[in-house]
Amino acid sequence: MSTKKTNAQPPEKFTGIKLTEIPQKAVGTTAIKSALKHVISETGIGKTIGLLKNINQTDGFDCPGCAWPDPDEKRAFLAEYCENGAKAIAEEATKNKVSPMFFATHSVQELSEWSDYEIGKSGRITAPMFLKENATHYEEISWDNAFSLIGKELNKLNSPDEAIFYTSGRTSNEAAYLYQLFVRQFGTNNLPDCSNMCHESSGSGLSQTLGIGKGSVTLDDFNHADLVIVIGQNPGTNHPRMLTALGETKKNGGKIMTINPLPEVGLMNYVDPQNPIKWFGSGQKLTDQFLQVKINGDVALLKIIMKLMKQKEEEQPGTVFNHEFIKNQTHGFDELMNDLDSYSIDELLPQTGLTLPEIKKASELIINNDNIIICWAMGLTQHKNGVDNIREVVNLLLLKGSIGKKGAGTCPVRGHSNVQGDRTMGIWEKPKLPFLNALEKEFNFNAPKKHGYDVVEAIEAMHKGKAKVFLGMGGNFISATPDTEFTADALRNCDLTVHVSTKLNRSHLIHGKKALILPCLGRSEKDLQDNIEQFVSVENSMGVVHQSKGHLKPCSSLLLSEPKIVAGIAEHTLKNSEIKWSELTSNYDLIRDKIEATIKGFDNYNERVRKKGGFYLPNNARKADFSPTSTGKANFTLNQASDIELRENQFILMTIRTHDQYNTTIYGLHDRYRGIMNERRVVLMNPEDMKTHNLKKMDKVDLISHYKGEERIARQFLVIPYSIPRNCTATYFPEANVLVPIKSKARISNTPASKGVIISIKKV
Ligand SMILES: Nc1nc2c(c(=O)[nH]1)N[C@H]1C(S)=C(S)[C@@H](COP(=O)(O)OP(=O)(O)OC[C@H]3O[C@@H](n4cnc5c(=O)[nH]c(N)nc54)[C@H](O)[C@@H]3O)O[C@H]1N2
Ligand SMILES: Nc1nc2c(c(=O)[nH]1)N[C@H]1C(S)=C(S)[C@@H](COP(=O)(O)OP(=O)(O)OC[C@H]3O[C@@H](n4cnc5c(=O)[nH]c(N)nc54)[C@H](O)[C@@H]3O)O[C@H]1N2
Ligand SMILES: [Mo]
Repeated sequence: MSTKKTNAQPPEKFTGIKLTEIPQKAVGTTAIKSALKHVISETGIGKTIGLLKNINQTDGFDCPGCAWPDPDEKRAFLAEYCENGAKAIAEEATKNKVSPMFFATHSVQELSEWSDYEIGKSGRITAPMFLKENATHYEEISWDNAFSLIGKELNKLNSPDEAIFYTSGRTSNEAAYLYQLFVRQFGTNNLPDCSNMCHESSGSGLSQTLGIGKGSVTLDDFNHADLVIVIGQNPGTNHPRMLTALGETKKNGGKIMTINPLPEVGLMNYVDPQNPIKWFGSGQKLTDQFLQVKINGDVALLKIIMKLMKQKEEEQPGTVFNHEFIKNQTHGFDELMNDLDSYSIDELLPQTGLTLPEIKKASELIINNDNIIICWAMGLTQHKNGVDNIREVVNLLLLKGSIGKKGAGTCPVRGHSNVQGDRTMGIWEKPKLPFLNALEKEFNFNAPKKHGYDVVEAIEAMHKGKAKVFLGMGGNFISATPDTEFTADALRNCDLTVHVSTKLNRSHLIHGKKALILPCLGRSEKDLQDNIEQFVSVENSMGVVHQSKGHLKPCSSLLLSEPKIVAGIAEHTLKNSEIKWSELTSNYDLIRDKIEATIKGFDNYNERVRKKGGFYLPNNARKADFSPTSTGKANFTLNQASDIELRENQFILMTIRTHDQYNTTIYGLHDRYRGIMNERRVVLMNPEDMKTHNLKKMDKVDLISHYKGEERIARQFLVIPYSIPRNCTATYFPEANVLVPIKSKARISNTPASKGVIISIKKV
């Protein structure tokens, strides 16, 4: 039971809400204005154009905003960015600095009382900083002393498994590869990453069914799709450039179906960001059919759709299912058909919150179209049955034979710009043996085979005192993870917490007995090693590996690149490493040679990564080759619908992003596309539910989550009536993370169920 409140949570202060009309369209002139205003105010007018013109150009840097791919060929000046990409860049290129003087002026306690918005706005960290045991303020420390301290603490541990090495998804391929290599030479697979809280359910579900944990489509497939289904995703805010691809689908005669508890503006109507003439127009209708599903009603909905398909197939054999594909390429079809018979539509329907005619219309759209792409993000993965959600999506595609051909397939839309690449580089707590064997052979050491901790297990281990050193390569662990107060206790238990970061965040303030902040170069900054400009490489959501090269002068001469920081730690920690860490990190081509030698798909890495647009990694599902699965075929699976049972006065809560944040980095206080301005402490409710619970617009409430008799509380939220299904509510991450119980997570993938929290609402 955790009803306490410490500074691990953002302050419970209101900021002055204003409600506006919900805009009719996404992107367009308001978005451009908002982006420019943000970039100019953060970086100054001089830097703005230089910055924007280099985003996502083949010789520029990869936008740190999201992992949506860039066109392989044509890229327009100023076009391959979006409002939120521009904001992400502005955050990094900000002129504000967090210097040693800043830390001397503000104590850790004082900073922890600031809001996340204020913490983020304070700027870029300019020097390595150390918080001594029982000290009140961080003090500057030399790099050498910082590395020695880490080495000393790591070598003091009883076992390498007492250290945790977290990664967020911005880390480049080169840095990630070296990092996992160092961690494995140190002797552990404790490499949890943000993916554990993100698309882990996609990886688990896709590997089992299709033999690859990544999506199968390319950007070009959107030009050839008959139907694109966007389920559990809000691209207007989180992947705005995806709207262009959806626009292309429409232009070519395809249809869009949206399945979401909220009518997200970007999906309903949009303006092509790459066509300035249209910015002033009223926008284009994007979604052809919108299914306003209840939170976690997706498996029930997909089951009804498949039952209706089966019915039609029985009435008119050969008109619905792709029998040839099913026979030659799949396994488990009969079991799926029998399983579908065991459910009745009547029992499934209430979970969806939809009417049968609506679902019939959706099933017709699916029946009548053969090239189908399904896109999804956190609305599917962050549920107790997150893996079931993904596998049910695969079932639907397999019945239609809609995978491994043009205009069709799976599209899990990744979050962080290199989260997919980090996995490819071996950032994983459950590495496969062939990969470990390749490392052992290349670097002559014994790699640990025992699986390490994922995010949830890492928190539990630190909480129990089984892990004592935490190192974060990027990210903001305390704010991104579930069960904020539990996780805070876990971090406070550590002997040492270390963060490699660009900007100040709450994880620097909720710390172990000792703490270090190691400031690194950002994506947009020039990386000089031995006086030669280096570039790094990243992999986008569709498996294209390409280079990223910053052009700006680093915000401080004391910053090191992430590869250099890994090298420094490794040299001060490992006693018997045969690797020449300094040499490897003085010329990143040498790191890429090692990647080529140990990871499949990177032949001629240094040559191919220099080609405009980079290269595609191999993808078996794209070629309709499912041989890597356990049966050698694509697997149909039997999946569980939601088991959430609400008692009287209970609601399901999903914790989502506003239009003005990048995960835990709060750019601003507006959620423009939802008409909620200048306030984050809101809870969106169905107006009928408000009536029956005697709540009025702007009432102040506390949110209490319920899990197996335990209660957790987040105080001070304002009730906002919104178009959302009955018994469903929404609020923002990270304010509500305190409500997500550490034990409430997806089966198999262990992803925290941040979209399926059971709450009650108490008026205060
Ligand atoms: N500007 C910006 N861009 C970002 C990010 C950011 O914070 N800001 N974050 C990045 C990262 S790491 C990620 S993972 C992605 C996240 O991208 P999204 O997954 O789009 O982000 P969320 O805000 O979590 O939105 C989830 C969507 O799923 C819907 N949803 C919730 N529960 C359910 C459900 O049970 N069923 C269905 N069908 N829908 C549901 C919500 O209404 C919402 O529209 O974006 C990446 N890009
Ligand atoms: N309740 C709830 N919780 C969630 C989610 C949710 O939807 N609901 N979403 C989950 C998801 S999808 C994700 S991916 C995680 C995100 O979890 P994280 O990846 O841990 O969090 P971020 O907020 O993306 O990390 C931001 C910090 O990264 C640092 N940073 C930025 N750029 C760089 C860089 O180039 N190098 C380095 N070293 N550091 C850098 C900055 O210091 C910044 O403060 O949160 C998860 N948590
Ligand atoms: Mo994510």
